[in-house]
Amino acid sequence: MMLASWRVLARAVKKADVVVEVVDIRDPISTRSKRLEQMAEALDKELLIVLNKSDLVPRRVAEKWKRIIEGQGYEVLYVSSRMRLGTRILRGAIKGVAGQKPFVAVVVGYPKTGKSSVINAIRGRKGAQTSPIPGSPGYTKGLQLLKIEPGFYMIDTPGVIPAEGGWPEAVIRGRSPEELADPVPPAVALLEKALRYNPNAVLDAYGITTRDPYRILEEYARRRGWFYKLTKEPLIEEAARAIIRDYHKAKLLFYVPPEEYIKPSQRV
Ligand SMILES: Nc1nc2c(ncn2[C@@H]2O[C@H](COP(=O)(O)OP(=O)(O)O)[C@@H](O)[C@H]2O)c(=O)[nH]1
Ligand SMILES: [Mg+2]
Repeated sequence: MMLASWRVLARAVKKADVVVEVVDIRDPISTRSKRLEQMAEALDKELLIVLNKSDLVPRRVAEKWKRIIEGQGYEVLYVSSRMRLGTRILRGAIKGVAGQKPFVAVVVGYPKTGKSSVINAIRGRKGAQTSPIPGSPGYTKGLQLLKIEPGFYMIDTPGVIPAEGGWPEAVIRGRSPEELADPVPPAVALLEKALRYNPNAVLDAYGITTRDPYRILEEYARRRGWFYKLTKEPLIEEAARAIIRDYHKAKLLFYVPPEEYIKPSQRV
């Protein structure tokens, strides 16, 4: 992953006409970047907020988040890049906001919100590789200019935003689970959050009935046959990594209800 830096991001935003912020609709509170939105505003760029992964929440929830964020004065769409829902409308909306060709839309957002998937969905060709325009001047290796159609260009920004967004989101999005020195505390926080918003999350994902996060990790490790060689204790670090991966893959399923936005004092 590229070194996260606001400087690299600012460079990309400056070059662009439209800023597309991709947010994970399972948790817009933690996966929206105020700092990014302020940057777009300060540089006088058109901003579109895209709530992605809408296949993972009920339609009513998607609509409600859209209305809440629109109520703050933003242009908002929800899509599922995986199911290719709303992506044609998004493509049109970007063109509409840009006004005239040629233009560049930069796709920004926290890691794993689906930025690359959204670009692929907009390009419309299933499984097509996003191929950079060779030799596009001024673009670093991490920021490639991609051609969507004549006069319509996009820039992906892999890993350039330093993850913020509160605990445990900042940690589980900031690094891959393999790189986490101690994956247990964020996995425990993630399990608590999952169970709070979906009491059946762990049962549905793994068939595990206990609701104690440490015991969930132990049980998970036991079932996979992951043990410390010496002590024969369950290897909960490995289970913790797997559970964080399962959240990104949406095997461990929950979403933060829009009502949370109205009572921010109770946020996790
Ligand atoms: N369920 C679901 N998963 C998605 C969607 N879009 C992306 N993902 C998954 O989210 C993960 C991160 O996607 P990616 O495009 O690599 O995110 P990026 O880091 O922001 O570029 C991957 O496992 C994707 O398969 C979506 O619309 N629905
Ligand atoms: Mg990506």
